[in-house]
Amino acid sequence: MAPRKLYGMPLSPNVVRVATVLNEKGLDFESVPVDVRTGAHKQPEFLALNPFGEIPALEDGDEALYESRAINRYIASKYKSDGADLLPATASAKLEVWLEVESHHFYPNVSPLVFQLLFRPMMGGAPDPVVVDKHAHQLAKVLDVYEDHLAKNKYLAGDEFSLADANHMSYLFCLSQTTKAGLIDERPHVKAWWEGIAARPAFKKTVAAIPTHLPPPP
Ligand code: GSH
Repeated sequence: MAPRKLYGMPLSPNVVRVATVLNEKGLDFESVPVDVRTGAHKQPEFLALNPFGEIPALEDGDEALYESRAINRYIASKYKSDGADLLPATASAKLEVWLEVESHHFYPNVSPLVFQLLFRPMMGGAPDPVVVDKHAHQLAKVLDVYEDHLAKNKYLAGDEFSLADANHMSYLFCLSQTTKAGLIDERPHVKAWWEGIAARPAFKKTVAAIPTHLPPPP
């Protein structure tokens, strides 16, 4: 079988979201660099993998997939018995809810915040304070809901670690590297949850592969 290939920039949180799940499953993969700064993601070769021209894309045998959350659901389901079971039967209803919460409440606020605070400075720019304040304020309200939920549940979908937790980890990691890390640290249950999932051996392996700086454009 052809080697499994994860296409994208190893620093991109949407790419790291997929690497997180591949590592939780103990699945080997090759990282294939696609640098958005050079427009490589809009070239025919990459558009054949993802016609929307966004990273990541995954090749797994004969399957070519895009959309990081769909890729993760595919991996969690196809390789259910490998590594951690990310779709535990006990978690089903809450799991679906918290996968949606990640997509529709967490991501729309954490993504611009991380872009402004982490990636803009890496590219030589300054964060826009208006964007930062707006999304920090909104993310605080979202994380207040997480705080209440995590006071009653060890993980997002209940007693077991699941895909719902895994899909949050790349952006939580990025947020923890910014001046807004207090959004996590000031909420005791969110902090304990994050520290617990960040300490998972598979995630340590994922983090070890994230570059600390953008390489110079090729
Ligand atoms: N919904 C997509 C997913 O989860 O895979 C979002 C992917 C995405 O936004 N990728 C960014 C990208 O390719 C990098 S993190 N940006 C370049 C562009 O859109 O031109």
